[in-house]
Amino acid sequence: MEKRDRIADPWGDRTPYAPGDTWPARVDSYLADGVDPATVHWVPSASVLHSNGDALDIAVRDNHIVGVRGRGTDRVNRGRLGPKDLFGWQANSASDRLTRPLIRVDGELVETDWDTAMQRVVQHSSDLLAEHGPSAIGFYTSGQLFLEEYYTLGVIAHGALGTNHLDGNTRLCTATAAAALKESFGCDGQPGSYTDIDHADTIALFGHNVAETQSVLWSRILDRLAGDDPPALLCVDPRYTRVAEYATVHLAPLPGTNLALMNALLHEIVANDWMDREYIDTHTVGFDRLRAQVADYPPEVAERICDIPAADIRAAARLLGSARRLLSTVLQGFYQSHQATAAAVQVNNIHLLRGMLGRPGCGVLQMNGQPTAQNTRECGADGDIAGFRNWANDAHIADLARLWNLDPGQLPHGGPPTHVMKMLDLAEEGSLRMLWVSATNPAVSLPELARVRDILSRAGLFLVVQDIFRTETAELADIVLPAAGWGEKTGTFTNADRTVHLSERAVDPPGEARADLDILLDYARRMDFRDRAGAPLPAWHDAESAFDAWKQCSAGRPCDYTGLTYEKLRGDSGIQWPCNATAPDGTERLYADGKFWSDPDYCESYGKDLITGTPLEPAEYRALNPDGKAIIRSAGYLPPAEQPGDRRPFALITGRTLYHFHTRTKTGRVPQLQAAAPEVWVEISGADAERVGIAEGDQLEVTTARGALRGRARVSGVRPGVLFVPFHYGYWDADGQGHDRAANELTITDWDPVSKQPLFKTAAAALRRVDRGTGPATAPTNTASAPLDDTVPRTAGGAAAQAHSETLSAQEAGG
Ligand SMILES: Nc1nc2c(c(=O)[nH]1)N[C@H]1C(S)=C(S)[C@@H](COP(=O)(O)OP(=O)(O)OC[C@H]3O[C@@H](n4cnc5c(=O)[nH]c(N)nc54)[C@H](O)[C@@H]3O)O[C@H]1N2
Ligand SMILES: Nc1nc2c(c(=O)[nH]1)N[C@H]1C(S)=C(S)[C@@H](COP(=O)(O)OP(=O)(O)OC[C@H]3O[C@@H](n4cnc5c(=O)[nH]c(N)nc54)[C@H](O)[C@@H]3O)O[C@H]1N2
Ligand SMILES: [Mo]
Repeated sequence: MEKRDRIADPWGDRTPYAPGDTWPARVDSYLADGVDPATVHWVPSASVLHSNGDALDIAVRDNHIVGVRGRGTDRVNRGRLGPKDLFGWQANSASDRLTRPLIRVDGELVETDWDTAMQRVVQHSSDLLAEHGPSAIGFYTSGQLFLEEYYTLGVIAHGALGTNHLDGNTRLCTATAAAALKESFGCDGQPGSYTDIDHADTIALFGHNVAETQSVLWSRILDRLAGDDPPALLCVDPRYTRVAEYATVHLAPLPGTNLALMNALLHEIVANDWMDREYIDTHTVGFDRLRAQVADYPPEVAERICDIPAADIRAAARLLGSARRLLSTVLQGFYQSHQATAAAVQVNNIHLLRGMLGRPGCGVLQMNGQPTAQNTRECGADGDIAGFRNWANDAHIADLARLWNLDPGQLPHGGPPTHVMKMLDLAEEGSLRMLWVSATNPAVSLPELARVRDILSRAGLFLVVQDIFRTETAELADIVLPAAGWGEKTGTFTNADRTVHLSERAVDPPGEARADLDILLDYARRMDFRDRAGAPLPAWHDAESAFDAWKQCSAGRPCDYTGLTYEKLRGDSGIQWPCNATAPDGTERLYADGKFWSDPDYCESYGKDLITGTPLEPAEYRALNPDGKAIIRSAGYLPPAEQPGDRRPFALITGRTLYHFHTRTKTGRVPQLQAAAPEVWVEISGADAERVGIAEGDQLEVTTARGALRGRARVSGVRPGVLFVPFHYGYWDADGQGHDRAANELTITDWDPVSKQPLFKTAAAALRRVDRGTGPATAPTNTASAPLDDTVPRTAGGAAAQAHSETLSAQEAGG
């Protein structure tokens, strides 16, 4: 067993492998100081602080979580864990967990009992239903609960109550992933598999800092890079990430110009005939329009728009065009940027033009971010309809009504489910009068926070917040419900490559905290929701019975779970959906047979205009794609609405660092992780720093049309003209002090017309030095925020961050 400081060395030791080989197993583990492994028992789960879905087991002693260990036999991580997996579980036992419901009395939140709190919620719901109907009530949930919880919430909102106002924070996260998949393939569902990394000869990462955001997936790529016959790497990111450092070609476009770049890459692929004509003819519609569209984008045009040399664009296109096994991944650098869906769809188009789908090494991963974002989408808790059904298809709605035994008229489907930015508008206007927020912290994570705070604290909005901590959002609530967290409740979750894991309750929740599922079911019982036959709706009573109900809902749909059971998921590894009688062991890759879920009668969506977002009419779709092929959709570049200019000369982007998760409610309470990145910072390029006279560690003020924040300068490898601010730092801090430093004070109320995902990565900002620094910024040094000044002390975790690693033989790992 090796020991490593996994803060200093987040990816651990290399276990190189060659194309087509099985990724060697390496089991990482971390136990609290002084815990003897012989005294613990292990409870199966998976990682909850990103979408990779690393299988891990929870070490339990005396009803306390005391550590974690990766599972060597699992297909996703082969035992590896990242720093957030290794250390993040400690947040469960933070001393300031919510343990009792809170209720607002005379302006203050005070403790109360469950009966009083729930009675208040039920009274309010009933009054609103009677006076204003279901559209007065909205729900805003998460990508971090369990499948069973989302399905229950979906049935309550869309079915029992009949409101169309149900969305998830997946709107901020993977709405564009879902939209891009629907546009190209007629339906959500990740075509590729993580095992494509084992086979690919070229890996292209589009706006995806995988090294920090799926660190185990990056370990897999690093192991390929260290082995025989390594793949070529393309990185498209304005920052000098670790991915950029290893890239064969790194393109650093100006933020907001992705579509121009993609069109130029496609221009080259078409012009050089790096295409599979037979695949295009047999399996797709729309190629001629794309060819005409990209004809306007020779690399010189993109050079002017994106500010990257045409020669580099040509080099990147050649990598893509000469690949024989191409794996592409896409994430927030596209999804949260200008023309998000239009740009993400062009990545699908590269694969369609090249006929590279459904074969080992040939995959697209329109990535997810959160651990259960896939489930939010499948279960229809986010602006989708359960089972990837089509809200605009009456037969699909009738099918759901049959399943739930409700009158079809009860299910809202006069238009697409309301997205959260729209719900904010409705609350601002006053027609949305109750909002129930679960497992998300919008007072830090939504754009333009001054506006968000204003809306959430309006007297006319009854705000229910269900969380495990007293967050910035909870502070604005009328009722706060204390939830059980990961490790304290049972449920399933599905990662970005469709792998389903079971997470079992390992310990009791603190105090009176209750599983989200139990809270929702309690609400349904108190509201006395019933189906047409008078039976309770939902009819289930615990996680496993909810899972069984979901299986029926998924039957015959793309996300088919009918072949899965809790018992089966207790095996060595997670299993990929669809899993049913024809694919009892799950399905590694979709579309291997060139058949898509895009038949007009079956598809999840008829698609939208990529520029305006206007939904296509059913008849338009049927005319475009009568035989259910893949759809090649194209669009021209438009400049972003907000661009750098004289007053605000910088392009501002926001995002993540390796050591923190989102609004830090968990990672901010974990000593190893908090110490690695304790404070907000502002990244600026060496050239800009010199030009405007800023040095490492200077105190800066960044201002946009929305607001301002202060943070220390980190002079880094980010491209000139761009500032980067991590979005993790809200008002709350472990030091008990309040701070004005959230990136979303700066971001704009604007969204992609197709996916409605907010633009967290396109804004114009001004910069001013407030003070000379007295030392370097405390930003991490071994990530994209690496300083240009190499005298800055290196990020390290010391004795507290020593974790174990053990390399297993193929036999031990069942490989
Ligand atoms: N450590 C850590 N890991 C996480 C999370 C976390 O909070 N912390 N969160 C999880 C979640 S929910 C998500 S959604 C994922 C997100 O994972 P990522 O998408 O990898 O993370 P981000 O930092 O948001 O953005 C990725 C990159 O986009 C680049 N970018 C910004 N603007 C543009 C642009 O206009 N064009 C291009 N091409 N690139 C641009 C940024 O420079 C940044 O490096 O991470 C997941 N994993
Ligand atoms: N500027 C900027 N803003 C962004 C982004 C960006 O890149 N830049 N990224 C966006 C993206 S991709 C995302 S995913 C969002 C994330 O934004 P949020 O969803 O707001 O982030 P989290 O901090 O993960 O919030 C989850 C909340 O759920 C609570 N929680 C955890 N487990 C449970 C549970 O089991 N039950 C309950 N009831 N509560 C629980 C946590 O304490 C926390 O308060 O932020 C978005 N906002
Ligand atoms: Mo996300």
